[in-house]
Amino acid sequence: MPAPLPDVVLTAEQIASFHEHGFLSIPRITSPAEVELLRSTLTRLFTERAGWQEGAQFDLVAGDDDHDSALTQIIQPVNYAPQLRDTQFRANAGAIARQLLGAEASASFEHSILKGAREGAPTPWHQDEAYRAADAFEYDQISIWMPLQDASAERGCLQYIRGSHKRGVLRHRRVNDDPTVHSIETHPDEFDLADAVVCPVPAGGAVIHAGRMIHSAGPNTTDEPRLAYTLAFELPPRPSATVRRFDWNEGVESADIIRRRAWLRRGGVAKEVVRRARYHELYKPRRLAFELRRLAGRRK
Ligand SMILES: O=C(O)CCC(=O)C(=O)O
Repeated sequence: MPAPLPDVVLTAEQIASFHEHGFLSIPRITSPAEVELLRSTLTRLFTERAGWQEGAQFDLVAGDDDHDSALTQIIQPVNYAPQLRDTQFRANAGAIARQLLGAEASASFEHSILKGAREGAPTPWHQDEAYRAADAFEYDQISIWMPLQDASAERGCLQYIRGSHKRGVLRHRRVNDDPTVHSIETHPDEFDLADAVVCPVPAGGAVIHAGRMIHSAGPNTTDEPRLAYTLAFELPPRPSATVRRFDWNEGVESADIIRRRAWLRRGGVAKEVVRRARYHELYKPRRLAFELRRLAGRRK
């Protein structure tokens, strides 16, 4: 089957609003039928613990020994379910990214987060860009977050700190200052909770946010799980005058990193290279040049 064509186009007002406010909510990015397909596919991946051994599935706010897992994430779920590859969601998200960032925008990353019914933990406040490795580049990036059930405040929809996308990358720390936890959080002195805007979205709608927008999601206190799927995009990185070091990303020994390291050593490296080449379209010379530039600029 050929890949679907985009069928959502942002208006000039929506584009201006995104740049002014750092986020934008849209009522539809895919069809109800595709929402069903994505919900059942991702639910299966969580149930089967797809990617667990590879360190690609883990709890965001707890270690492996904590059995009250309440905020589970799968990194790059498309690696475990080919039916996630050619979707209407992906076609529309790519078109929106090109409208907001420019023609050179390309896919950088994707993930899915499950907040279990009645027990889904809050997602800590953070800026997506603060997860990046140390290097000498500036990034323009966006994330497109789609819930697969109606996302209300009670079910853990996203919340944003007004105006934060216009600030730099702010001070973060590991949750509870614990280097064995995956998630980071913006230091509470860096923002005021009174500036929070809650963004409910229907299933199959989306919120789009900039890489420096401080955001979080509340707990899920409802009887239904809250499943969300995010596709992230970026422009080729722009060299910056200084090496950016995010010390909260150094010396991290979270359960997923330990499992991933072991998997790479057991021969996962070859698989990872093939997956990355496909995902980042490294067979295209401009894309390859972009990744080589980034690798050359990375600092240990
Ligand atoms: O789904 C969530 O709870 C958080 C998602 C998020 O932070 C993101 O996609 O950038």
